[in-house]
Amino acid sequence: MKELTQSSTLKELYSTPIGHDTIGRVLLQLNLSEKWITGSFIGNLKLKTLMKLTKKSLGEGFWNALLHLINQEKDLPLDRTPEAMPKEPKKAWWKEAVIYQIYPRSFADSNGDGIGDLKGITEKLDYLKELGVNAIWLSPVYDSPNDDNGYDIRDYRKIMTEFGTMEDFDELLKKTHEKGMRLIMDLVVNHTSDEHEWFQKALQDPDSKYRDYYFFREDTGKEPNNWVSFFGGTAWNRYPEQNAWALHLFSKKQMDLNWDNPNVRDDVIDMINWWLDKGVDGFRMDVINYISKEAGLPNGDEAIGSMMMFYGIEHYYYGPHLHEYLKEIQDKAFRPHGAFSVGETPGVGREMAKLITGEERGELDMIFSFDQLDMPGRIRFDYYEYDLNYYRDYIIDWMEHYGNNCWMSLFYNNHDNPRMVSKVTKDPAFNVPVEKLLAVMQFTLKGTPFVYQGDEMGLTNYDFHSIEELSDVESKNRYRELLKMHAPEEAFRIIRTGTRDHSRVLLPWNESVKNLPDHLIQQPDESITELYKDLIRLRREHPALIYGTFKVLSRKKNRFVYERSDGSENFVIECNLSKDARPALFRPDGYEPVLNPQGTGPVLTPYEARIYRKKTEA
Ligand code: TEU
Ligand code: CA
Repeated sequence: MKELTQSSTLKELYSTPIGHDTIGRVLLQLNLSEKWITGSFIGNLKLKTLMKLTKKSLGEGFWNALLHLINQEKDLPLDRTPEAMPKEPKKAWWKEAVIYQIYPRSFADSNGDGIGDLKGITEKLDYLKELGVNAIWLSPVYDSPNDDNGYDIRDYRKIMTEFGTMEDFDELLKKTHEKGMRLIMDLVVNHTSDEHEWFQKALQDPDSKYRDYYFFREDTGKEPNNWVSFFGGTAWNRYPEQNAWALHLFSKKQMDLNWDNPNVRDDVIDMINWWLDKGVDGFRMDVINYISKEAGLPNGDEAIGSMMMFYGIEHYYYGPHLHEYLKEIQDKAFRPHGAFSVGETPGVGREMAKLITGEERGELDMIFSFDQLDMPGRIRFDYYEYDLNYYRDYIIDWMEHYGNNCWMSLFYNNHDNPRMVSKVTKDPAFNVPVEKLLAVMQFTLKGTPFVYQGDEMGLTNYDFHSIEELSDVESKNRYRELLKMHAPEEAFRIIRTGTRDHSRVLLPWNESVKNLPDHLIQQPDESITELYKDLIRLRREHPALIYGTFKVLSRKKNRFVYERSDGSENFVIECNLSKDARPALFRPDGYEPVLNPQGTGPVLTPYEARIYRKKTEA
């Protein structure tokens, strides 16, 4: 790829993967359409002109950082035009699977101490089997001081005491396999706990080989750079006895590993192989796109920092050795074991994702991208009504451009987010229809559905009453920061909107849930669970819903009508994305309704979703 310079045009920048996704992100933030670049004179402006024009708003730093990132990525994704793509996606178990995420602490409590555990999960395997899921992704179960609920690992080869023992784990793995399901572990290797042996040794002895496992910098009176932590404040912790700082992109107890040190990579890869040898089937890889940091850890650009809310992010969200390190893990651990991989990659957009998940690249099978979780210009702590028209456009964009040698993950919820249903509607009367609509789309769009525990029970956000009811480190730190500018009620109101605790309350089927205040106990809705079972079965029995082509039939405002077809079968899904009843657009002549309890009359009820299948000639 030719080197871009300040004489390159905005269009040229936008035609590169990094340019596309980064500029796309800015457009999103500003709520502007892509046509602003592709369809107007602005696209033909040279970078140097743009730099002058945006001096006040973005500043030169932004464009220089972008140029640097673009020029660093020498690869281009394959030509993804339909003609250039394989006609059909390759088959794989994980494309056919429905994966269920378990957050162990709040899933199932087997001994009444109010904390979910491994035995609890084993006891629920039949439930999961009956639901129809094919694989479980376990959020971290490793030994941890729980500063960030297990995402701060003290010992990668030990089970967290509250969750049980290694024997309990082995039993869970064995039973999961016996029931024909797979087990995927969480791999948290961007950072370790500060209580991990490596960090402890590094602290105790500055000459130890472990010192260079982390980012230690000498104390010269202030933080080594301006990077901030995702959980608030500076990304540096000071160790006064040492006269040194160490880097943590997350909490003060989650120390970033230095992946440029080959010993770190060897040790991590050994650990991965240890689990794979045990028989686990793959990994969900925590913030895996953050592992490679720009050499010298330069200051973050202020304009980017203010826009993205995090100073320094351009120096590690798509770092210089990311692809190299991912390939190394694939070559030395995943491929030899036939292991599955899905990367958690905040900030990675469609084009960058192709360079990470393209089959020809040998990096990861799939990624989670997060831009569908909030509307343009919004963040998770904003109280607003999420418009499903945005989700439709987002998903169409990916489906039409990702290509047959990449594969999407489909999800609305996880342990880091409030429930999607509560973003879409603030009127409890619409909770059930919205949940059903989301489920229909999740199991009939093209990709692998990830169900988050409780989705299938119709769980919504909780009505938290006070900050004491929250336990998440992010919520607590953020609350403390908000108090500097807001009254306590207002600060709590903001936290309540976005807190990760919405998805971390103990599931209502537990006996020990009784110890929670009443407003933190929800009733599972069986009609939702039944629908999940039906949809999962439908998807499993009809390959057209898995590998079939995806075609948009209507994307008028508040409408989403699409077709899935594999030559032998043909499905049409019609969705009403709004809270008003609307006349049906699709004329189902020659089609029969599938799983449509609301009937197939001429009018769609609020948020109704219908599935039709083409009748086969008898
Ligand atoms: O999350 C990474 C991440 O960037 C976010 O989803 C994050 O939790 C949130 O945006 C904070 O602002 C992963 C894990 O899923 C999360 O639970 C961990 O806390 C985090 O990494 C650190 O390991
Ligand atoms: Ca327990």
